[in-house]
Amino acid sequence: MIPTITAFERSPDRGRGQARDMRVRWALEEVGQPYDVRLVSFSAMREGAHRALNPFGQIPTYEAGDLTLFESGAIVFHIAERHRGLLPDEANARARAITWMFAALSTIEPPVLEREAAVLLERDAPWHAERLPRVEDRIRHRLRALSDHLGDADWLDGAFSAGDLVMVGVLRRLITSGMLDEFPNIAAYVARAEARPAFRRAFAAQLAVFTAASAG
Ligand code: GTB
Repeated sequence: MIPTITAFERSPDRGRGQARDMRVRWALEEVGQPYDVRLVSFSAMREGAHRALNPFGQIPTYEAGDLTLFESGAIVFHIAERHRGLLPDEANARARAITWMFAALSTIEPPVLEREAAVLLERDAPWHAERLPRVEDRIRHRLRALSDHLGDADWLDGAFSAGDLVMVGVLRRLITSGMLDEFPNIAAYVARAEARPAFRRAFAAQLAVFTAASAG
């Protein structure tokens, strides 16, 4: 069965891998599962048909047969459980890979999102100049610990896993901040993940949505 995911019809980053359907596309590419994409406009995302898929009216969603999912982390986890290639077979290694998925979403992503809100929504606030460095220091605190854990390893725990996929999906949101370059092993880790053929196919597919729309 070919799953259908949803993605932005028009993405603010013009399809350069920041919207969260990228994580789902990447996971599907890693396991070799073909998929269909339904593009949704910002207004359609607020309407009943889409909110029946995701109560919060967001992308991505995932539909396969009688199963509908939302939350990119849950979707990646589902794909990783149903196919070989993104989670180790050995029980403890599998549990650790899942732990890294949670670490990405609940320990690293929150301060990253806080920074995005500060940059995009709070620039005019009188306290912005004072707040932003504090938020960035909270991110650095997490990146330093991640860098210490990663050391010279290629991936977070043995072979590449869904934990790395979700972690890199989160870290890529810092690309324009320059903060990744402060931690050369993390910057190399992200580059290593971006060089994976599955990442490149997913990135190209998301970008093609925008380039096709521009050409049309
Ligand atoms: N926790 C949910 C998940 O992981 O799936 C969060 C989903 C989410 O934030 N979806 C966003 C959305 O639908 C798109 S990814 N937003 C519309 C809305 O809430 O009304 C966030 C995103 C979008 C675009 C960029 N960009 O262009 O740079 C970056 C991040």
